[in-house]
Amino acid sequence: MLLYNNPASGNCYKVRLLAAQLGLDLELHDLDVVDRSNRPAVIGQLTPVLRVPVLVLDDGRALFESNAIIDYLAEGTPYLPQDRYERQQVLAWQFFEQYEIEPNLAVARFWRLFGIEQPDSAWQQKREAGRRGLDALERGLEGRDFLVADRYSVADISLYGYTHVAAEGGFDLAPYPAIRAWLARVAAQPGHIAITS
Ligand SMILES: N[C@@H](CCC(=O)N[C@@H](CS)C(=O)NCC(=O)O)C(=O)O
Repeated sequence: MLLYNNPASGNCYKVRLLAAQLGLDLELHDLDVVDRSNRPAVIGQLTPVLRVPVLVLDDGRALFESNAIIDYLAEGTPYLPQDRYERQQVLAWQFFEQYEIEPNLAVARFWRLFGIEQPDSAWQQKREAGRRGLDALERGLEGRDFLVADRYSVADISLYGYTHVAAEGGFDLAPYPAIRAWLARVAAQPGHIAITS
């Protein structure tokens, strides 16, 4: 399988992490996340939204949206619950991630890593919204080891992608003990790889 990837992207990392844990080989084709001028030529036929990750299956079909990609790969494995209620819980956390975590933690991190200047009001908005997302994640993790059904699943991978590099976006995880303990549990899972690997 071929993954259109960016090495710094938490969204792409979700796919690389699960693939490593499933023992799946990925060929990587890295795309720039700042100069996006070649996107229509390179992935325009594969995804209408022109963002990475895009995974191309061996039969040529393409998948886009990080959480939808990992759910597809996890089908029939212990990483995706079979139970209907538990699957709803997985999706609930993944939608939460895309609405409350990724747009704040990932965007603030992107601005910092790539030196993209923003007005103070934009930083302030990201900081406040990101903290609200982290507060919710902390509440969701209190008293449990993993997000869904007390076992490691794609829900954890989706939330781990950007939460574990929150500091790179300027977010301090010190006030979030349940999140910090959960990050350590996720990092200790068999086959875990770092975002930099
Ligand atoms: N919701 C998408 C977001 C994908 C996304 O924002 N990808 C970034 C890299 S992390 C990208 O391609 N940015 C380029 C752009 O926005 O044009 C997902 O989860 O896959």
